[in-house]
Amino acid sequence: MIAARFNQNIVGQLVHGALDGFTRHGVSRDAVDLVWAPGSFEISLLAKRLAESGEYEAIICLGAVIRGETDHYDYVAGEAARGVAQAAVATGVPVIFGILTCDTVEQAINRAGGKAGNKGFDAAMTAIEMVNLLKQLPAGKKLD
Ligand code: INI
Repeated sequence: MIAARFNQNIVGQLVHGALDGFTRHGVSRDAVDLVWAPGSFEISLLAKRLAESGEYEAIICLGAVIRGETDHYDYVAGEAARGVAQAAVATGVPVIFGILTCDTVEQAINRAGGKAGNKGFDAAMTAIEMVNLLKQLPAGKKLD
């Protein structure tokens, strides 16, 4: 699991949600490592590194990108999404996009254990589903 320190109050709730999801579905706490990234922009490089290590069945990426007054949001959110998808496709390891992209802090709070559920919990469910799904599919082959 990779979590961004930026907006840590919100991301901390996503981390709790993800760990709760894993525990409820039989994944022991010992089986989960947590790495903190400075911000969501840095998550994809760490995700690629961890996925390449061969030590993890899935990587969950948790962060909260909240729109400010400038277009910085668009770059951080866009690159985070692109990098997470690329890390998964490049390595064949499920890399789950649990990074909130919200217009307001209220929207983010609602999705981090508030009215709209906990997207960290949802990310854990997606990771489990993808790991099980990939086990049922034929192994990928490299085409020359
Ligand atoms: N990082 C976030 O995770 N969320 C944000 O909302 C955010 N904003 O708004 O700036 C943010 N910025 C930091 C960024 O992820 C990088 O750490 C920084 O740009 C250094 O590369």
